[in-house]
Amino acid sequence: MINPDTIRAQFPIFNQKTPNGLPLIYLDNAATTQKPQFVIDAISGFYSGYNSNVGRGTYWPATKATDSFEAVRLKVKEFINAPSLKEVIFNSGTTDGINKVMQSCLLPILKAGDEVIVTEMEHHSNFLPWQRACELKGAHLRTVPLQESGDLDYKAFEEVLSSKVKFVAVTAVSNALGVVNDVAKITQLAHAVGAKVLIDAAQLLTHKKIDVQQLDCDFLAFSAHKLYGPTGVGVLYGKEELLEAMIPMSYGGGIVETVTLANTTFNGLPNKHEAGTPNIAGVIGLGAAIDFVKEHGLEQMHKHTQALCEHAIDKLKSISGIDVLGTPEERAALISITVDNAHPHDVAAFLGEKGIAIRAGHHCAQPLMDSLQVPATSRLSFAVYNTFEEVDQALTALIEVRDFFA
Ligand code: C6P
Repeated sequence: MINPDTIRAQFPIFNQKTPNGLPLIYLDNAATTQKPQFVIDAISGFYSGYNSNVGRGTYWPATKATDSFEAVRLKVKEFINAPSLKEVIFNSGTTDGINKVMQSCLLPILKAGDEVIVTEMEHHSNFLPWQRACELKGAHLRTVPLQESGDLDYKAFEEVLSSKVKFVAVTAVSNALGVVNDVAKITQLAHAVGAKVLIDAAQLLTHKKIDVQQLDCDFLAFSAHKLYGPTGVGVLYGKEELLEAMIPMSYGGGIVETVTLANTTFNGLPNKHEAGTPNIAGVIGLGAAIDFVKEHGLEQMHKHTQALCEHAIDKLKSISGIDVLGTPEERAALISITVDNAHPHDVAAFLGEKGIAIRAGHHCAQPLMDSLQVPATSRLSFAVYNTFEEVDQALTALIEVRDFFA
Protein backbone atom coordinates (compact mmCIF):
# COMPACT_ATOMS: atom_id res chain seq x y z
CA MET A 1 0.00 0.00 0.00
CA ILE A 2 1.20 3.50 -0.79
CA ASN A 3 1.73 5.75 2.17
CA PRO A 4 1.40 9.23 0.65
CA ASP A 5 3.00 10.87 3.71
CA THR A 6 6.21 8.84 3.31
CA ILE A 7 6.28 9.50 -0.42
CA ARG A 8 5.43 13.16 0.04
CA ALA A 9 8.47 13.61 2.27
CA GLN A 10 10.60 12.77 -0.76
CA PHE A 11 9.32 15.80 -2.71
CA PRO A 12 11.13 18.93 -1.49
CA ILE A 13 8.58 21.32 -2.98
CA PHE A 14 6.21 20.37 -0.17
CA ASN A 15 8.68 21.54 2.49
CA GLN A 16 7.68 25.12 1.87
CA LYS A 17 4.55 27.23 2.17
CA THR A 18 2.78 29.19 -0.56
CA PRO A 19 3.17 33.02 -0.55
CA ASN A 20 -0.06 33.08 1.53
CA GLY A 21 1.66 30.96 4.17
CA LEU A 22 -0.35 27.85 3.36
CA PRO A 23 0.74 24.31 2.60
CA LEU A 24 0.74 23.57 -1.12
CA ILE A 25 -2.04 21.26 -2.28
CA TYR A 26 -0.91 20.37 -5.75
CA LEU A 27 -3.70 18.95 -7.90
CA ASP A 28 -2.38 19.86 -11.34
CA ASN A 29 -0.46 16.68 -11.93
CA ALA A 30 -1.74 16.20 -15.48
CA ALA A 31 0.10 19.41 -16.39
CA THR A 32 3.31 18.23 -14.78
CA THR A 33 4.16 16.16 -11.74
CA GLN A 34 6.41 17.32 -8.90
CA LYS A 35 9.94 15.91 -8.73
CA PRO A 36 11.31 13.69 -5.97
CA GLN A 37 14.71 14.47 -4.44
CA PHE A 38 15.99 11.25 -6.02
CA VAL A 39 15.40 12.66 -9.51
CA ILE A 40 16.76 16.10 -8.60
CA ASP A 41 19.89 14.45 -7.16
CA ALA A 42 20.41 12.37 -10.30
CA ILE A 43 20.30 15.51 -12.45
CA SER A 44 22.59 17.58 -10.22
CA GLY A 45 24.82 14.49 -9.77
CA PHE A 46 25.40 14.48 -13.52
CA TYR A 47 26.29 18.18 -13.66
CA SER A 48 28.47 18.13 -10.57
CA GLY A 49 29.99 14.66 -11.03
CA TYR A 50 30.45 13.64 -14.67
CA ASN A 51 29.19 16.39 -16.97
CA SER A 52 30.37 15.70 -20.54
CA ASN A 53 28.86 15.30 -23.96
CA VAL A 54 27.72 11.79 -24.93
CA GLY A 55 28.64 9.51 -27.82
CA ARG A 56 31.77 11.47 -28.65
CA GLY A 57 34.55 11.59 -26.03
CA THR A 58 36.79 8.61 -25.25
CA TYR A 59 37.96 10.09 -21.91
CA TRP A 60 36.47 9.97 -18.43
CA PRO A 61 33.94 11.50 -17.63
CA ALA A 62 32.58 11.34 -21.20
CA THR A 63 32.58 7.54 -21.02
CA LYS A 64 30.58 7.60 -17.78
CA ALA A 65 28.13 10.12 -19.21
CA THR A 66 27.64 7.99 -22.33
CA ASP A 67 27.22 4.78 -20.32
CA SER A 68 24.71 6.42 -17.96
CA PHE A 69 22.80 7.93 -20.88
CA GLU A 70 22.61 4.62 -22.73
CA ALA A 71 21.63 2.81 -19.53
CA VAL A 72 18.49 4.94 -19.49
CA ARG A 73 17.67 3.79 -23.02
CA LEU A 74 17.66 0.26 -21.67
CA LYS A 75 15.43 1.31 -18.74
CA VAL A 76 12.97 2.92 -21.15
CA LYS A 77 13.04 -0.11 -23.43
CA GLU A 78 12.06 -2.30 -20.48
CA PHE A 79 9.56 0.26 -19.14
CA ILE A 80 7.55 0.19 -22.39
CA ASN A 81 8.52 -3.36 -23.38
CA ALA A 82 10.06 -2.28 -26.69
CA PRO A 83 11.69 -5.17 -28.57
CA SER A 84 14.89 -3.25 -29.32
CA LEU A 85 17.03 -0.40 -28.02
CA LYS A 86 17.04 0.92 -31.57
CA GLU A 87 13.38 1.81 -31.18
CA VAL A 88 13.85 4.22 -28.26
CA ILE A 89 14.51 7.75 -29.51
CA PHE A 90 15.19 10.51 -26.98
CA ASN A 91 13.74 13.92 -27.75
CA SER A 92 12.29 16.94 -25.97
CA GLY A 93 8.87 15.46 -25.22
CA THR A 94 5.53 14.27 -26.55
CA THR A 95 4.98 17.31 -28.77
CA ASP A 96 8.40 16.91 -30.36
CA GLY A 97 7.89 13.19 -31.01
CA ILE A 98 4.50 13.71 -32.68
CA ASN A 99 5.75 16.56 -34.87
CA LYS A 100 8.76 14.55 -35.97
CA VAL A 101 6.65 11.54 -36.95
CA MET A 102 4.37 13.83 -38.94
CA GLN A 103 7.35 15.32 -40.78
CA SER A 104 9.48 12.24 -41.33
CA CYS A 105 6.97 9.43 -41.64
CA LEU A 106 3.71 10.91 -42.87
CA LEU A 107 4.57 13.94 -45.03
CA PRO A 108 6.80 12.05 -47.47
CA ILE A 109 4.00 9.59 -48.31
CA LEU A 110 0.82 11.67 -47.86
CA LYS A 111 -0.99 12.60 -51.07
CA ALA A 112 -4.01 14.70 -52.03
CA GLY A 113 -7.19 12.79 -51.25
CA ASP A 114 -5.57 10.63 -48.55
CA GLU A 115 -7.05 10.70 -45.07
CA VAL A 116 -5.68 11.05 -41.54
CA ILE A 117 -7.80 10.25 -38.48
CA VAL A 118 -7.65 11.92 -35.08
CA THR A 119 -10.28 12.16 -32.35
CA GLU A 120 -12.15 15.16 -30.96
CA MET A 121 -10.46 14.67 -27.60
CA GLU A 122 -6.88 15.20 -28.80
CA HIS A 123 -4.53 17.60 -27.09
CA HIS A 124 -3.44 20.28 -29.60
CA SER A 125 -0.04 18.56 -29.75
CA ASN A 126 -1.72 15.57 -31.34
CA PHE A 127 -4.07 17.61 -33.49
CA LEU A 128 -2.21 20.54 -35.02
CA PRO A 129 0.59 18.50 -36.65
CA TRP A 130 -1.90 16.27 -38.49
CA GLN A 131 -4.10 19.20 -39.44
CA ARG A 132 -1.04 20.94 -40.90
CA ALA A 133 0.08 17.81 -42.79
CA CYS A 134 -3.36 17.55 -44.39
CA GLU A 135 -3.35 21.25 -45.30
CA LEU A 136 0.06 20.93 -46.91
CA LYS A 137 -0.84 17.88 -49.00
CA GLY A 138 -4.53 18.42 -49.76
CA ALA A 139 -5.42 15.41 -47.63
CA HIS A 140 -8.50 15.18 -45.39
CA LEU A 141 -8.43 15.21 -41.59
CA ARG A 142 -11.21 13.05 -40.19
CA THR A 143 -12.18 13.50 -36.55
CA VAL A 144 -13.88 10.84 -34.46
CA PRO A 145 -16.58 12.19 -32.12
CA LEU A 146 -17.27 11.19 -28.52
CA GLN A 147 -20.26 9.42 -27.06
CA GLU A 148 -22.44 11.10 -24.43
CA SER A 149 -20.31 9.43 -21.72
CA GLY A 150 -17.13 10.98 -23.09
CA ASP A 151 -15.94 7.61 -24.38
CA LEU A 152 -14.78 7.55 -27.95
CA ASP A 153 -17.46 6.64 -30.47
CA TYR A 154 -15.85 3.43 -31.72
CA LYS A 155 -18.64 2.85 -34.22
CA ALA A 156 -17.97 6.25 -35.77
CA PHE A 157 -14.27 5.38 -35.86
CA GLU A 158 -14.95 2.19 -37.79
CA GLU A 159 -17.17 4.13 -40.18
CA VAL A 160 -14.41 6.56 -41.18
CA LEU A 161 -11.85 3.80 -41.67
CA SER A 162 -11.09 3.04 -45.32
CA SER A 163 -8.14 2.31 -47.57
CA LYS A 164 -7.75 6.10 -47.99
CA VAL A 165 -6.62 6.39 -44.36
CA LYS A 166 -2.85 6.58 -44.12
CA PHE A 167 -2.46 7.46 -40.47
CA VAL A 168 -4.37 7.35 -37.18
CA ALA A 169 -3.17 9.48 -34.27
CA VAL A 170 -4.95 8.99 -30.98
CA THR A 171 -4.42 9.77 -27.35
CA ALA A 172 -4.44 6.91 -24.85
CA VAL A 173 -5.93 9.17 -22.16
CA SER A 174 -7.72 12.49 -22.60
CA ASN A 175 -5.91 15.17 -20.61
CA ALA A 176 -9.15 17.12 -20.27
CA LEU A 177 -11.71 14.40 -19.48
CA GLY A 178 -9.62 11.55 -18.13
CA VAL A 179 -11.24 9.16 -20.62
CA VAL A 180 -9.07 6.11 -21.32
CA ASN A 181 -9.22 4.93 -24.92
CA ASP A 182 -8.96 1.35 -26.07
CA VAL A 183 -5.84 2.07 -28.10
CA ALA A 184 -5.11 -1.62 -28.75
CA LYS A 185 -8.47 -1.99 -30.46
CA ILE A 186 -8.00 1.28 -32.38
CA THR A 187 -4.59 0.09 -33.56
CA GLN A 188 -5.93 -3.26 -34.68
CA LEU A 189 -8.76 -1.66 -36.66
CA ALA A 190 -6.43 0.91 -38.24
CA HIS A 191 -3.92 -1.74 -39.24
CA ALA A 192 -6.68 -3.70 -40.94
CA VAL A 193 -7.00 -0.87 -43.50
CA GLY A 194 -3.24 -0.45 -43.79
CA ALA A 195 -2.94 2.76 -41.72
CA LYS A 196 -0.08 3.47 -39.36
CA VAL A 197 -0.87 4.39 -35.75
CA LEU A 198 0.67 6.83 -33.29
CA ILE A 199 -0.37 6.76 -29.65
CA ASP A 200 -0.04 9.90 -27.57
CA ALA A 201 0.89 8.39 -24.21
CA ALA A 202 1.50 11.66 -22.35
CA GLN A 203 -1.24 10.91 -19.80
CA LEU A 204 -0.97 7.13 -19.94
CA LEU A 205 2.36 6.87 -18.13
CA THR A 206 1.05 6.90 -14.59
CA HIS A 207 -2.22 5.19 -15.43
CA LYS A 208 -1.06 1.78 -16.56
CA LYS A 209 1.95 -0.18 -17.68
CA ILE A 210 2.80 0.58 -21.28
CA ASP A 211 3.50 -2.43 -23.46
CA VAL A 212 4.16 -1.36 -27.04
CA GLN A 213 4.31 -4.97 -28.24
CA GLN A 214 0.93 -5.75 -26.82
CA LEU A 215 -0.50 -2.48 -28.20
CA ASP A 216 1.21 -3.17 -31.54
CA CYS A 217 1.29 0.60 -32.22
CA ASP A 218 3.70 1.93 -34.82
CA PHE A 219 4.70 4.95 -32.74
CA LEU A 220 4.19 6.05 -29.15
CA ALA A 221 5.24 9.35 -27.61
CA PHE A 222 5.58 10.53 -24.02
CA SER A 223 7.21 13.19 -21.82
CA ALA A 224 9.29 12.50 -18.71
CA HIS A 225 7.75 15.37 -16.75
CA LYS A 226 4.40 13.59 -16.38
CA LEU A 227 6.21 10.69 -14.67
CA TYR A 228 7.96 12.59 -11.83
CA GLY A 229 10.83 13.27 -14.23
CA PRO A 230 12.28 16.50 -15.63
CA THR A 231 10.80 18.81 -18.26
CA GLY A 232 12.25 19.12 -21.76
CA VAL A 233 12.87 15.43 -22.32
CA GLY A 234 10.78 12.63 -23.72
CA VAL A 235 10.74 9.48 -25.76
CA LEU A 236 9.49 8.47 -29.15
CA TYR A 237 9.05 4.74 -29.62
CA GLY A 238 8.80 3.58 -33.23
CA LYS A 239 8.86 0.17 -34.86
CA GLU A 240 12.35 -0.53 -36.09
CA GLU A 241 11.49 -0.99 -39.76
CA LEU A 242 9.59 2.30 -39.83
CA LEU A 243 12.30 4.30 -38.05
CA GLU A 244 14.84 2.70 -40.37
CA ALA A 245 12.90 3.67 -43.49
CA MET A 246 12.24 7.23 -42.29
CA ILE A 247 14.32 10.21 -43.34
CA PRO A 248 16.11 11.74 -40.31
CA MET A 249 13.76 13.75 -38.13
CA SER A 250 16.36 16.53 -37.81
CA TYR A 251 19.76 17.08 -39.41
CA GLY A 252 23.00 17.81 -37.56
CA GLY A 253 25.82 16.29 -35.57
CA GLY A 254 25.71 12.73 -34.26
CA ILE A 255 23.51 11.24 -36.98
CA VAL A 256 26.00 10.64 -39.76
CA GLU A 257 28.33 7.89 -40.93
CA THR A 258 30.15 9.95 -43.58
CA VAL A 259 29.72 13.45 -44.90
CA THR A 260 31.34 14.70 -48.09
CA LEU A 261 30.72 17.82 -50.10
CA ALA A 262 28.67 15.65 -52.43
CA ASN A 263 26.53 13.66 -50.02
CA THR A 264 25.92 12.14 -46.57
CA THR A 265 25.28 8.66 -45.27
CA PHE A 266 23.49 8.27 -41.97
CA ASN A 267 24.12 6.31 -38.79
CA GLY A 268 21.93 3.40 -37.85
CA LEU A 269 19.20 3.55 -35.21
CA PRO A 270 18.67 5.13 -32.79
CA ASN A 271 21.37 7.77 -33.51
CA LYS A 272 19.97 8.54 -36.94
CA HIS A 273 17.05 10.30 -35.27
CA GLU A 274 18.91 12.07 -32.46
CA ALA A 275 20.66 15.02 -34.11
CA GLY A 276 22.65 17.39 -31.90
CA THR A 277 23.63 17.21 -28.25
CA PRO A 278 20.73 15.61 -26.40
CA ASN A 279 19.26 16.69 -23.08
CA ILE A 280 21.73 14.48 -21.21
CA ALA A 281 20.77 15.63 -17.71
CA GLY A 282 17.13 15.24 -18.65
CA VAL A 283 17.63 11.68 -19.85
CA ILE A 284 19.54 10.86 -16.63
CA GLY A 285 16.60 12.37 -14.70
CA LEU A 286 14.15 10.26 -16.70
CA GLY A 287 16.12 7.16 -15.74
CA ALA A 288 15.87 8.15 -12.08
CA ALA A 289 12.13 8.78 -12.46
CA ILE A 290 11.66 5.27 -13.87
CA ASP A 291 13.63 3.87 -10.91
CA PHE A 292 11.46 5.89 -8.52
CA VAL A 293 8.27 4.53 -10.07
CA LYS A 294 9.65 0.98 -10.08
CA GLU A 295 10.60 1.24 -6.42
CA HIS A 296 7.09 2.20 -5.36
CA GLY A 297 5.34 0.09 -7.99
CA LEU A 298 3.36 1.63 -10.83
CA GLU A 299 0.34 -0.49 -9.95
CA GLN A 300 0.37 0.57 -6.29
CA MET A 301 0.81 4.20 -7.29
CA HIS A 302 -2.04 3.92 -9.72
CA LYS A 303 -4.30 2.29 -7.11
CA HIS A 304 -3.70 5.23 -4.79
CA THR A 305 -4.41 7.95 -7.37
CA GLN A 306 -7.43 6.05 -8.61
CA ALA A 307 -8.80 5.84 -5.04
CA LEU A 308 -8.34 9.61 -4.62
CA CYS A 309 -10.15 10.25 -7.88
CA GLU A 310 -13.04 7.93 -7.03
CA HIS A 311 -13.31 9.52 -3.58
CA ALA A 312 -13.59 12.97 -5.21
CA ILE A 313 -16.16 11.83 -7.75
CA ASP A 314 -18.29 10.09 -5.10
CA LYS A 315 -18.38 13.24 -3.00
CA LEU A 316 -18.98 15.54 -5.97
CA LYS A 317 -22.06 13.50 -6.91
CA SER A 318 -23.83 14.79 -3.81
CA ILE A 319 -22.74 18.42 -4.26
CA SER A 320 -25.25 20.42 -6.26
CA GLY A 321 -24.05 23.11 -8.63
CA ILE A 322 -20.82 21.30 -9.45
CA ASP A 323 -20.79 18.90 -12.38
CA VAL A 324 -18.22 16.31 -13.33
CA LEU A 325 -17.83 16.06 -17.09
CA GLY A 326 -18.08 12.59 -18.57
CA THR A 327 -18.93 9.17 -17.20
CA PRO A 328 -16.40 7.08 -19.11
CA GLU A 329 -16.03 3.32 -18.74
CA GLU A 330 -12.44 3.80 -17.65
CA ARG A 331 -11.02 7.02 -16.22
CA ALA A 332 -7.48 8.03 -15.42
CA ALA A 333 -6.96 9.95 -12.16
CA LEU A 334 -8.29 13.28 -13.33
CA ILE A 335 -11.60 15.10 -13.27
CA SER A 336 -12.93 18.04 -15.23
CA ILE A 337 -15.68 19.99 -13.54
CA THR A 338 -17.87 23.01 -14.07
CA VAL A 339 -19.16 25.13 -11.21
CA ASP A 340 -22.51 26.90 -11.74
CA ASN A 341 -22.14 30.63 -12.47
CA ALA A 342 -18.38 30.59 -11.97
CA HIS A 343 -15.86 30.82 -14.79
CA PRO A 344 -13.20 28.10 -14.48
CA HIS A 345 -10.48 30.75 -14.26
CA ASP A 346 -12.24 32.28 -11.24
CA VAL A 347 -12.55 28.83 -9.70
CA ALA A 348 -8.83 28.17 -10.14
CA ALA A 349 -7.91 31.65 -8.84
CA PHE A 350 -10.13 31.18 -5.77
CA LEU A 351 -8.55 27.82 -4.99
CA GLY A 352 -5.11 29.23 -5.70
CA GLU A 353 -5.61 31.76 -2.91
CA LYS A 354 -6.07 28.78 -0.61
CA GLY A 355 -2.87 27.11 -1.75
CA ILE A 356 -4.75 24.64 -3.95
CA ALA A 357 -3.30 24.31 -7.44
CA ILE A 358 -5.71 23.20 -10.14
CA ARG A 359 -5.77 23.99 -13.85
CA ALA A 360 -8.55 25.90 -15.58
CA GLY A 361 -9.02 26.58 -19.26
CA HIS A 362 -9.41 24.61 -22.45
CA HIS A 363 -6.47 22.35 -21.52
CA CYS A 364 -5.04 22.68 -25.05
CA ALA A 365 -8.05 20.72 -26.27
CA GLN A 366 -10.27 23.32 -27.92
CA PRO A 367 -11.98 20.90 -30.35
CA LEU A 368 -13.02 18.89 -27.28
CA MET A 369 -14.37 21.99 -25.52
CA ASP A 370 -16.38 22.80 -28.67
CA SER A 371 -17.78 19.29 -28.74
CA LEU A 372 -18.71 19.49 -25.03
CA GLN A 373 -20.11 22.98 -25.65
CA VAL A 374 -18.22 24.52 -22.77
CA PRO A 375 -15.62 27.29 -23.11
CA ALA A 376 -13.38 25.79 -20.45
CA THR A 377 -13.35 23.52 -17.40
CA SER A 378 -11.60 23.29 -14.03
CA ARG A 379 -9.42 20.20 -13.73
CA LEU A 380 -8.24 18.28 -10.68
CA SER A 381 -5.58 15.68 -11.36
CA PHE A 382 -4.01 13.42 -8.77
CA ALA A 383 -0.55 12.04 -8.04
CA VAL A 384 1.02 9.64 -5.61
CA TYR A 385 1.82 12.31 -2.97
CA ASN A 386 -1.76 13.58 -2.73
CA THR A 387 -3.86 12.66 0.29
CA PHE A 388 -7.57 12.16 0.93
CA GLU A 389 -7.44 15.20 3.27
CA GLU A 390 -6.17 17.33 0.41
CA VAL A 391 -8.98 16.16 -1.83
CA ASP A 392 -11.51 17.00 0.90
CA GLN A 393 -9.99 20.46 1.34
CA ALA A 394 -10.24 21.05 -2.40
CA LEU A 395 -13.90 19.98 -2.38
CA THR A 396 -14.66 22.29 0.56
CA ALA A 397 -13.04 25.15 -1.35
CA LEU A 398 -15.10 24.29 -4.42
CA ILE A 399 -18.31 24.51 -2.38
CA GLU A 400 -17.17 27.93 -1.15
CA VAL A 401 -16.59 29.08 -4.75
CA ARG A 402 -20.00 27.79 -5.77
CA ASP A 403 -21.65 29.70 -2.90
CA PHE A 404 -19.61 32.83 -3.61
CA PHE A 405 -20.78 32.97 -7.24
CA ALA A 406 -24.34 31.75 -6.58
N1 C6P B 1 -0.71 18.28 -21.33
C1 C6P B 1 -1.89 19.41 -19.55
O1 C6P B 1 -2.00 20.25 -18.65
P1 C6P B 1 4.40 18.08 -23.77
O2 C6P B 1 4.01 19.51 -23.56
O3 C6P B 1 5.01 17.85 -25.11
O4 C6P B 1 5.16 17.49 -22.64
O5 C6P B 1 3.00 17.27 -23.74
C2 C6P B 1 1.97 17.66 -24.61
C3 C6P B 1 0.75 16.80 -24.36
C4 C6P B 1 0.37 15.91 -25.35
N2 C6P B 1 -0.69 15.10 -25.17
C5 C6P B 1 -1.39 15.10 -24.03
C6 C6P B 1 -2.51 14.13 -23.87
C7 C6P B 1 -1.04 15.98 -23.00
O6 C6P B 1 -1.76 15.97 -21.87
C8 C6P B 1 0.03 16.88 -23.18
C9 C6P B 1 0.38 17.88 -22.10
C10 C6P B 1 -0.56 19.21 -20.23
O7 C6P B 1 -2.83 18.69 -19.87
C11 C6P B 1 0.04 20.53 -20.62
S1 C6P B 1 -0.92 21.36 -21.86
